[in-house]
Amino acid sequence: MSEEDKKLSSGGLSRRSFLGTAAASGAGLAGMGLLGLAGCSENGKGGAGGAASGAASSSAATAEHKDYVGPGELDQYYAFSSGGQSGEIRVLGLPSMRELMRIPVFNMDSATGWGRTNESLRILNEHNTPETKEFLKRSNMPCLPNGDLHHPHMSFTDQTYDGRYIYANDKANNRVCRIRCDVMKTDKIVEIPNVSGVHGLRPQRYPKTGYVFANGEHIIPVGSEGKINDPKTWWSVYTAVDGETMQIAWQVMVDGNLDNGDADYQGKYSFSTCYNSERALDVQGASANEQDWCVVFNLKAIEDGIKAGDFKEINGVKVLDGRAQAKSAYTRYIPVPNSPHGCNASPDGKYIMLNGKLSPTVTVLDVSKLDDLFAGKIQPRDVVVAEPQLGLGPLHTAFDGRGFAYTTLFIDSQMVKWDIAKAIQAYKGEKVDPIVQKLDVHYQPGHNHTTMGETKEADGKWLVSLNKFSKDRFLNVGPLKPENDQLIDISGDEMKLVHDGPSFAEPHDMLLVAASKINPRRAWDRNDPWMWQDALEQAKKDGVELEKAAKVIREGKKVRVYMTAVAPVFSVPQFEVNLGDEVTVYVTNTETIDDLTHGFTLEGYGIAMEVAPQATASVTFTANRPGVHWYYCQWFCHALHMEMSGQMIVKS
Ligand code: RUQ
Ligand code: CUA
Repeated sequence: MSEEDKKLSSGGLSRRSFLGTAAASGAGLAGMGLLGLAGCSENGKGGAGGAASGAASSSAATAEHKDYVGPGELDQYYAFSSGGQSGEIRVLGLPSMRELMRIPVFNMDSATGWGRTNESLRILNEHNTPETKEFLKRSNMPCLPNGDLHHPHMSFTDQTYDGRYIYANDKANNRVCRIRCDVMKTDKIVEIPNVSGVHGLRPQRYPKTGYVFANGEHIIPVGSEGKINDPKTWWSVYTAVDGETMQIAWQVMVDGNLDNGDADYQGKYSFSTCYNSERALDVQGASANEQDWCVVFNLKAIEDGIKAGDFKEINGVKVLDGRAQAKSAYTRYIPVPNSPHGCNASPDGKYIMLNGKLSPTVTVLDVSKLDDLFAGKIQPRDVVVAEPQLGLGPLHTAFDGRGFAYTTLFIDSQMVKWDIAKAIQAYKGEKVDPIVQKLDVHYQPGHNHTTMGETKEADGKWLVSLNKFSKDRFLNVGPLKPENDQLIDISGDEMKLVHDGPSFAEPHDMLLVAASKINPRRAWDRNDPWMWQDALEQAKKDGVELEKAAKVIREGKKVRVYMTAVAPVFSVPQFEVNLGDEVTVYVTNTETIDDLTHGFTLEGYGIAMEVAPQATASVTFTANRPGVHWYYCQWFCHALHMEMSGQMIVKS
């Protein structure tokens, strides 16, 4: 161990006890309302709920290799994992945890040309706000090069996944994307105006999606009343996007910082945890209050408000006033301890779990009481039917469909399994302990997810714990370590850890969908040219048929090169342009064979694009580098793949 390593390993304390002690004693969360918990977390062991932790629950040795999927065998579930600050989505198979594919979304991608091809740039930029368009022009950038994708969720029909779309947020640039599951590509990206930090994202479950709810996390000046130098005039905003048209349906101005959200199973309400009820701009201030809120949104009241004209139009969006002080019909604020984070609806449709983060509790709301709350018949806290103490740092809760909930304990580095019915009894004063088991995870879990667990078809087979730290679980790869996605078998009475899965920056959330729900195509559909519609239009004007093309068209300083790709040849083996010409290359892959992807890489020009079977892809650039430039297929396709190439000659 080097000197630095020794320092980092914190004087002989294990990583587990170091993180627990540090967090509770002030290194991380001093002054954040957590000090009151220090007493129930000596050395970071033992949750506030009192169940034993540590040795009693470690189960790495009991792995039964239930996760083993042999060569050539298929997984039973798709896992769609957020790529966090890498801006992409990754597709894994479960239970093997094998990575199957990556879907570029808010990033630029060297392999596929996402962020470089005309098709991807149209999708990336089509629904930018005027401010972003102006910013990109001024900065001479083709698109925003990064994103922070936290929460992928699938579209629903009748309370379960329907396999059509996946939606996700970009916290870094306030965007919402949609991925088409038939081809596993992003087809829409919309930028949301009037917000800062689109974080929580959830689709409506019933009758279908419907709305996609997106939380604005940070307070900012909104509309003409928001003043740049007066934070008292800053607010956060909740957005509903129409999941079909991807237009913004409405927004509601709210108090505090919206964090995570969920929708009910009835199509009447949606929810968001809300921290920083203080509306402070710093850590100390934002965590001062013992209680913050769950904000409940009444969808019918909001739709009626819009019909009645009770909104302001700000940057082209109808914005309603749902702030606490406005006492509107649109929202209710339910006090919840303390800076709550995760927000999760139980698959029986009855409860909403709000994970306490700085409080050792999860607050359970009874959805059936919300009508009375909005009617003014009961008080906000009357909706709470349980608030079990589970341990330190509860962040997210998942479900098995058998009445148990599984909550991540960030500070305790544990997964706690608890009995929802018993938690409700205990809240009524009965002497029952809802905690069933605590399992050590490695380390610091954020999200967790069960198979089909956010649908009425929750099947209670697998649980994944998305851990933020992995120190000492894998070969050291230097100062930047992977995250650790751990697979836990929950099919029996006890949770069993069966797999450690290292992952790159940084899964926040994972969608676990039965394989039968999704049926992707084997090749693109030439009759559904949504991706290359612009190329098709241009080709029609040029009298070219994309599927048979081998043509160079010159129009002043514009050159359009149409070619097909069939292993191992491009139909245009060479073309000539003049220095300074604006060149567009269209490549159509006419292979009908499964898995025969080609590519087009143009040497020295920073250009590469993927062209999968039956797809057209195009790229536009200025030929401002004279000489002979080879282009080649970068997707290994044939014994003569190396020979699949041509030359662009740029005359000076
Ligand atoms: S958040 S670790 Cu971005 Cu979903 Cu909870
Ligand atoms: Cu075509 Cu390699």
